[in-house]
Amino acid sequence: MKRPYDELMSLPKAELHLHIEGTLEPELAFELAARGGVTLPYASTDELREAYRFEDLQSFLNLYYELMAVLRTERDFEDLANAYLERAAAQGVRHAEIFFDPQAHTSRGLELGTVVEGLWRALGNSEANHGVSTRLILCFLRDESAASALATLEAAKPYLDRITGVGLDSAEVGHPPVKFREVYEAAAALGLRRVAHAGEEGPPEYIVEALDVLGVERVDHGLRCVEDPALVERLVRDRVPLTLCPLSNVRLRTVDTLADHPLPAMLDAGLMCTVNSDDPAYFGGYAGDNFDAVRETLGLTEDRLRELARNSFLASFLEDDEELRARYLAEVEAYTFT
Ligand code: ES4
Ligand code: ZN
Repeated sequence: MKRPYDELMSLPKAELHLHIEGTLEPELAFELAARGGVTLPYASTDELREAYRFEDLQSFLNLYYELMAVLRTERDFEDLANAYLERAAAQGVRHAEIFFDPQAHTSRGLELGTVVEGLWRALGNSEANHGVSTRLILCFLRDESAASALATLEAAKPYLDRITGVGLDSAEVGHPPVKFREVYEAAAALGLRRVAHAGEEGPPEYIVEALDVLGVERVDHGLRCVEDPALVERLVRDRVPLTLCPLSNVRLRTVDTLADHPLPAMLDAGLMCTVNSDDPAYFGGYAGDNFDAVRETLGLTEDRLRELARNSFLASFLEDDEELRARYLAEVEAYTFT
């Protein structure tokens, strides 16, 4: 008999909320630093892990941006993505829609092409090498200006065959979705899919705005929708997928403890929830680990776990390959919990 943990690792799932820069494990950070001649202000991987004791989104982001200094070449981005894809595959991820933060790299003097082509070296071969299909989502940093987001979209035009959609991330409060109306309109005109972080630390109004002003098709996090019954009703009616990240919410203190996470109530309310890992190197687990944590602590039934896996593929941007989506969905239905 499989142990419950192993069982969830083989449940087929899609990862829809994953920042590739957030998959940088301390060991790889030191390896890349040594290779690139970058000095990190930490003496060892243990000391770096110690620094992973953030208290909120901003203190996490400070470390997240600091460590990006080790990413400098196409090969660095390729190695980062391959390390992630290997881990994801081992946790039952069959399809991954991967965020990246161009401005966090171009502001350090890197070319956007270095980032996209480096990631693509891994993503373009991922089905063959890891058995994981992929999509790439370009995120704008919401604490940067709207003009910077527009310039980023402009710079991305040569790479649009590699990019499926746009997203919005980084420090949420004080940077409402409406700030990015123009760049989302431009992205839509280019045929890009649209998502945005909303309702992680920000209020439910930001979720409404992301839907109404930015036209997003999925809401990343969306946790705070539970504070607004009319919004919940709308999200249920329109089957808007929410990409929840339970272990992230605990580490960033969006919820007090995992036992307090509203996921079970959200599923009971009929919301289209998915479970994802956000920044797994920092938050204590990859996709399967998040599934395992919610099963263990929130007592989700097998039906609910299967629903979460099904939702992940239904909410995927696989409209250009419905055959593949159907194959994944059939795998979910055929999966037997032992
Ligand atoms: C992020 Cl957890 C989270 N929230 C907002 N922006 C982010 N970028 C990377 N991780
Ligand atoms: Zn995120």
